[in-house]
Amino acid sequence: MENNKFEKPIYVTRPLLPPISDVTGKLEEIWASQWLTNNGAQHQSLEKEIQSFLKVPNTCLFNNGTIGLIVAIQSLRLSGEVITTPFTFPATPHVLTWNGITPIFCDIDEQTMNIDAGKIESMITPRTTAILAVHVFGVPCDVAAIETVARRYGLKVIYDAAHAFGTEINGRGIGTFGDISMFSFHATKLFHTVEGGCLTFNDSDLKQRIDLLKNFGIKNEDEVVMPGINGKMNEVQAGIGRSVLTMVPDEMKKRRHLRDIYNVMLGSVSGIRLQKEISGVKDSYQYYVIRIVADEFGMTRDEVYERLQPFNVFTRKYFYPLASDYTCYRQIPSSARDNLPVASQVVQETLSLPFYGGLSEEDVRKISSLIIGLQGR
Ligand code: T4K
Repeated sequence: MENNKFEKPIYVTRPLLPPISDVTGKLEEIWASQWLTNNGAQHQSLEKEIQSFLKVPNTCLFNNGTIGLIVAIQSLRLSGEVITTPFTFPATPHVLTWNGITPIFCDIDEQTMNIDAGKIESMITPRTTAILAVHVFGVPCDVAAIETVARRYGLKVIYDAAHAFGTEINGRGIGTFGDISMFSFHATKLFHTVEGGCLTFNDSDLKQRIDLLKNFGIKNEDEVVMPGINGKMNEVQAGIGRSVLTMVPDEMKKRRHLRDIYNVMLGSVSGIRLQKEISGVKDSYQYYVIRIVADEFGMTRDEVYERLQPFNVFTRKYFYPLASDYTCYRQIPSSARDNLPVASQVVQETLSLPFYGGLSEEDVRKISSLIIGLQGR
């Protein structure tokens, strides 16, 4: 096994990089225009291109996904408490806190690892104004059940779709569910603009308000109509994004192939659970996540994570720790472990394996063999 060390570190992902000539071409266009930010030509084109790729009626680009979420919450005028998942990246609960809202943590579904829609109702109080659900690892939430409970109680629904670029349910873009969805365009995402993100929504009336909120609330040279923030994506980000977007379909194909290899290699290993494919769902191919059941595998997830590092394989324990365990959220009553039994178990078991088109078939076979070789050691 010791001879299997990779020459160079293998990370959980690598950014999709267009040929440098493509990027310099975009830079030349931007230089010639002398227009670097504030809704320039690249921004306008990318907004339309994203709209069409995601099959959504309205899109608004941002300098990063987190600011996008902060603005989404402002645009819907949310307050009080918002029900969310503890199994996510820190940005999800933090955007609530930045809006003066208390995150209320609801347990997750064992299969999808998304918020358990069946448990949301029991978390609703008179202060609840919305549900902030995450399509974690690009797997869609139970959008129908969430819509039902939201309608019954008059709650807004925001989806953190940071991982779900390209996810579809029966041909429908994931960004068309709920009131607003946020996609992250961070460098580590399938599609990226170095840093960046976007909001998508069905209600066209929201477009003007969101555009104002991301530009300081400036309506025109004479009027500032609300306390907005600076959430604008600049022309260099948008130009690079336009080049990256043309590569996404091919990258998805490569990832699909690599995922199939992982599935074949790891699918029947005792103690390793794969993510189940859901019928009618088109994947975003953002992450490849396995669960390691320590009792069956003979080793904990943490041990696997550590034992792979000497072989230059750097997996990630996304999304450990649970948000409900952060020191800033521990005191919230819903953070108690007995309220979150499934999340508390799942967070000990998930491991994101290296997954990006730049890996070869041989790399994926080698990583899989290394994991299998650890069993029982
Ligand atoms: N909601 C959810 C559910 C999210 O997952 C995220 C972001 C957000 C909201 C917020 O969206 P943004 O505001 O970020 O748009 C990374 C990303 O920074 C973060 O965007 C992402 N989620 C999260 C899941 O992953 P880290 O702390 O894991 O990043 P880092 O720097 O450790 O990178 C991971 C690996 O990627 C590295 O080991 C090597 C590789 N890498 C990374 C970078 C930045 C490269 O090869 N090149 C690079 O340039 O958070």
